[in-house]
Amino acid sequence: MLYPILKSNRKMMALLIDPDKHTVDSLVRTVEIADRAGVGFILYGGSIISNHLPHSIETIKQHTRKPVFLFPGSLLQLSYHADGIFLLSLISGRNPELLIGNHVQAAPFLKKSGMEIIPTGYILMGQGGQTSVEYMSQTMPIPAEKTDIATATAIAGEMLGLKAIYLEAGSGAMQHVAPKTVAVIRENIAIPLIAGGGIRTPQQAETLFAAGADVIVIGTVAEQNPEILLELGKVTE
Ligand code: 1GP
Repeated sequence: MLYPILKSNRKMMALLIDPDKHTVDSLVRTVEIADRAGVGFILYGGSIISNHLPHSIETIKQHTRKPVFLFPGSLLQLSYHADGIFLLSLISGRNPELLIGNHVQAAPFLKKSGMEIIPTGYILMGQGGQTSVEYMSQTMPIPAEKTDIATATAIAGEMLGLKAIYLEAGSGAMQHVAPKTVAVIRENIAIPLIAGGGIRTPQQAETLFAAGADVIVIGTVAEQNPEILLELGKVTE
């Protein structure tokens, strides 16, 4: 089970794998490096997956014993092969399909799969410039400087029974989420806090951990240079 580890106050790095960005060779290499770097778990998903590498989750699992969790951009990305799923509710948005509609469609499949389910409040923070998730979800992010709105949203998510909060700047964001926002949310909720989007350096990771993030998610920078995971991994040692 991943959730008890998330709750244990251990600082963790997670690797996001978007299979569209990989060949089989680069996937294997990245996963092997992530394993050596000590990632806590692997997230699997993307805004659109067109080049669903055949058996890519199985391939990942052949090269690491770290848990692989779905981080689905859409219902098309569900798979029995994962260990679990971050079942995301896009609580910064007001698109009913992403608050409950897709969940209703996915629920029977997920129940039958027996996989671990971590209900997660997904909060999209604006960082200037439109991100894929913003366009694809047809929702507006919370403006970067509106820490009060982001905090109220995270508190509401916890009150509704969600088990984690994912603070998202958007994949490839120029600027990661503001440490101040992470810090204020951390003071106000007890559930695990995950931060992702635009994190590229060990210094940035350290800043977000110091602000109170339990998990930082690394995607784009590891597609460009998987070795960076070894540097980033030192922050959690
Ligand atoms: C995206 O938060 C993740 O959902 C990772 O973002 O690709 O910018 O690392 P990056």
